Amino acid sequence: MNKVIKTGLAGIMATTMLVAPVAAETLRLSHNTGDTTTWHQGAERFGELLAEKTGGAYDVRVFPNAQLSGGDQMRQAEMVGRGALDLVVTSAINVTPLVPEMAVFSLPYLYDNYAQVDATTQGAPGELLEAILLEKGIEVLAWGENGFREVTNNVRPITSPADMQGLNMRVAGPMYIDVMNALGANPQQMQWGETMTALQQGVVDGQENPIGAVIIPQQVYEVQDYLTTWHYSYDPIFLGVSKERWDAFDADTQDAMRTAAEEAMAYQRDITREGTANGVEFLREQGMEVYEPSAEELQAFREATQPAFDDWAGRVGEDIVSAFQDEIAKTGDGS
Ligand code: X2X
Repeated sequence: MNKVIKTGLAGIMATTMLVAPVAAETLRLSHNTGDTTTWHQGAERFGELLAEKTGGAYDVRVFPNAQLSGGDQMRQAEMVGRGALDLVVTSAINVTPLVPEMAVFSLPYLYDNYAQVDATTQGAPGELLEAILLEKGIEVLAWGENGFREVTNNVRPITSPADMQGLNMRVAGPMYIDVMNALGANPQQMQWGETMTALQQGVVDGQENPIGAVIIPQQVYEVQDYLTTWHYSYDPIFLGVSKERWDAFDADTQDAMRTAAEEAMAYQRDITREGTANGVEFLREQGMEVYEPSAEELQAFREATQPAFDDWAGRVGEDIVSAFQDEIAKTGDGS
């Protein structure tokens, strides 16, 4: 057989192997927001990219609304850790019951801007948390964004800490209970999946979440009148895989998976920031009264939440908090 024919045959065989109906392996990905959010879009994009990069060897099925953990958004991380779920997109605050150090990202007023956020989540400080998560059986593939969390309610515009007094606030996790108490509000921890109904029925007066990732796609503006852009706490998300699963993949699959995750989360950050940038105007069009505090007004919120910062910085540990603060100081004010 001459070389040309041989090469041609090899080509045909390779093509046949690629299109042969080998069943794709299904990987289950859990997250706890609705299917309209940027979390969901990022997860879907990951599935598309992974299929593309592995010739269709993997089929990622995305399950929103914490369906796979019985509606419990905190339990997802622990399930991935013990191999009961393959993949997760979850936010730092949801992982704090399992890994208290994850609260570092969300310490009140730690960050002023996205440049500071990116220097830590995409840099060495983020790797400190990756190492701790790995000990819990979770391999972090890439960091994405929930965002700066803004406060909404149905009682009054929030312009100063005193306005928080006595408001019944739904919160996602333990650190925010302490922050809300420091502000004189009545916090109540609740699943995100139950929050819209609770707001609608007046079980709680308000909640706090990022504009681009959650408030707009989940139509929180339909059930809330007032929003204040107080930027009090940043919340990253990450795409993680069960370590047990990860260790069983060959090196090429691991490469494809990490690259797909990095690209998908970069896309997810982009669309989240875009949605946030246009968000205030959109929310006003929907009838929300939006208050944008001045630098001095933000300082008052920063001071009022300082006790919660100090308490949680202690729980996170000085080494980790300093690593974040040093990186942030190096990055500067972003101007
Ligand atoms: O529950 C929330 O508020 C949410 C959607 O932001 C998280 O999952 C932390």
